Amino acid sequence: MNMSTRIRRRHFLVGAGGTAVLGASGASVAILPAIAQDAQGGSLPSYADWKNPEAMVIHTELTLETVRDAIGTSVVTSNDVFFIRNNLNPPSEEVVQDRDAWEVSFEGVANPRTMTLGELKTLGLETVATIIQCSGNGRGLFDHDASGAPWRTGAAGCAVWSGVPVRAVAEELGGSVDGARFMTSTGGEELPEEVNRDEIVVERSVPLEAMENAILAFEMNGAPVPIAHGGPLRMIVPGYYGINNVKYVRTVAFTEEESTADIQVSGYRVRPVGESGAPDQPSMWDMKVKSWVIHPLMETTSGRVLIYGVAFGGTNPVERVEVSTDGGETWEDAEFTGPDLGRFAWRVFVLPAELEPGDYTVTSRATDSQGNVQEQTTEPNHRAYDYAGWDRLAVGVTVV
Ligand SMILES: Nc1nc2c(c(=O)[nH]1)N[C@H]1C(S)=C(S)[C@@H](COP(=O)(O)O)O[C@H]1N2
Ligand SMILES: [Mo]
Repeated sequence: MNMSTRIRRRHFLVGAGGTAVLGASGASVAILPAIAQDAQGGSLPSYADWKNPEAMVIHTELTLETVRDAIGTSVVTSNDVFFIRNNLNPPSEEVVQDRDAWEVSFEGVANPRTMTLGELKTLGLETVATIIQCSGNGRGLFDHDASGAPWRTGAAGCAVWSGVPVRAVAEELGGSVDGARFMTSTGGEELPEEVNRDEIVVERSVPLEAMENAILAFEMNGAPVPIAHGGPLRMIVPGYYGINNVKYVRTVAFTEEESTADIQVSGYRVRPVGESGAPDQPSMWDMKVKSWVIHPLMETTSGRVLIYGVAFGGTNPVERVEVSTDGGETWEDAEFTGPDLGRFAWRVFVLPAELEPGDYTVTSRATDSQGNVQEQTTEPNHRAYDYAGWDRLAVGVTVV
């Protein structure tokens, strides 16, 4: 692939949208034909040619989705199936030739300066398991046409990241300036000269409190962060939507105001369909409580069936998951399985069920530690962000 800076706006629609059927509760439940979402979208782009092609739906060269059940059941999503979302072409391989030479500028601190990754590594080390989930994950489940990839469940993955705590860096540099209310991170992609910077730069501000848990990550699941996922260095803001986890981070600034980048001002804002994005609308910061089933999908054999999936609460621990096999009419508590990697990670849940031959609508509903319950449906919003409704996250399963 030609790595010169260039923006791709091709969006291949892969697989048909969900078919609406009436669940037992009378709720409109969408059946997801999981097979239709197989990786038939094209060949892997060169910067991601090490991905497992069987596990990826290639929407475009810059948007690769994980097939619903390819996230597996061992909590951590392996790098070779982890989804990719890039707004711009990633930097060239050269940036990972000498990772420790990568430079980051710190602004909005008492003693602003640029540090190399090698220097940063002397300041502290922290590991956090967190989910990266694109704001548009589930876009393909809405009825309205919104621009962007029609992701279903696969624009999300859970990884263990290690790196340098941002608070340790801020401390080293004399602390953030008085009046700072946001932490603003800028991506290191090369920008085309003819375009206004604000229109294209990946720059995101998050509330300053998010700094407490944020790390500058150089490792992902035990390997140096691949370029596809933001290497050599990526900002990780645990519990926050994907866009806030800025890859190839070049600048970290503690600012009084939010960034003036379009991505901050008007992008990633939740508003009614037809409305333009504006700074007074909610920004895609911390994530909503959400869960979905990854097994069974499509068809299974009658008798004892293990129903399982993943659940998370954004910045809150997930506390409970219920499973329904009748489209939300009745629910049963599932159990968590596997290690608890902390409140920012997802948990795998499982419920053994005895299923007779027939058609079932299988779905799950999570509750977080604050009592927030996963919503039944998600109201349409202009950019079709974060479908979290258990109605259309349901799967239609034929038991034979
Ligand atoms: N520098 C930079 N950071 C970025 C992006 C980008 O295009 N450039 N995309 C963001 C978006 S929209 C998402 S959903 C996540 C995707 O992370 P992943 O590709 O590692 O899964 O990265 C975010 N960080
Ligand atoms: Mo995203």
